[in-house]
Amino acid sequence: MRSFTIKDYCQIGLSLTALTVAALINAESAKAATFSIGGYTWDAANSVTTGRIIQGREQAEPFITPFLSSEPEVRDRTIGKLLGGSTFGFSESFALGKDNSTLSIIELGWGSGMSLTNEDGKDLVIYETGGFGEPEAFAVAVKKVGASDFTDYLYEFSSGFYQSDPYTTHFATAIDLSTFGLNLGDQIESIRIKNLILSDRVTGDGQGFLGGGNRPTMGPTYANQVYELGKFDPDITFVAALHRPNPVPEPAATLSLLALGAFGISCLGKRKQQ
Ligand SMILES: [Ca+2]
Ligand SMILES: [Ca+2]
Repeated sequence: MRSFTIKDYCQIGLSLTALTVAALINAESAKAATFSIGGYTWDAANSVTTGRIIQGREQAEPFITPFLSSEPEVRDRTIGKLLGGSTFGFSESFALGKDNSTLSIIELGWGSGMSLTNEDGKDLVIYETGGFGEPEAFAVAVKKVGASDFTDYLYEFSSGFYQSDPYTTHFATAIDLSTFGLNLGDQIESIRIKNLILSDRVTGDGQGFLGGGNRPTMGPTYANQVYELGKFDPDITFVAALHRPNPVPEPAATLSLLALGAFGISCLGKRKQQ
């Protein structure tokens, strides 16, 4: 058996470079389904993939909604689908709460070991479905990777909407993880969404963390009206990250491949010099 020469190692490095590049190209092609909905652009591959009901299973339920129903990459990841909905060929929303005072809580994520990093600006967008001009009230909490508990719940105004048909509006609420006190580069592993109830109050002027002294309002787009009775059962439809979720920690295997790839490229440089 002959021993490996520098040339052999270069060949291996170059082959692995090719493999690494192929893997990166594959990862890019998996990111092809991009949508601009209600003022936010995201890739369907970055939407949440897992969901479970934490509280209020009795009244919470999936139902059909027209949110991008013809797009399987979106349809199969709508929140109703993640929480048990099985109506073939349709997107499904998930109704939380019921009667202004009953609470439902759901938990969503990107699968075991996956996390979303707090980058500059907004990090994720949540779509809630209803009639034109009629958003409903919900709040969001996040769990930082390695933390033992979730943050406090935050209520924010919706900031855009998308009309699927004349009867169906999807309200977009975009969240910046920095609002929860996270630093840039911090990562979250899951989020929780719950309906507001009539007695909830917020820390800010119409929006903020729950537990304050002010009534939540619908925000300036809706003349800062408070939510009417019957608007405390939001219909959560889709949750997309605005950048790509990552494994945590970065798998050692990928790093080794990249290192070998770099070695292969340095061999290329050496060959050219010869
Ligand atoms: Ca609604
Ligand atoms: Ca951010």
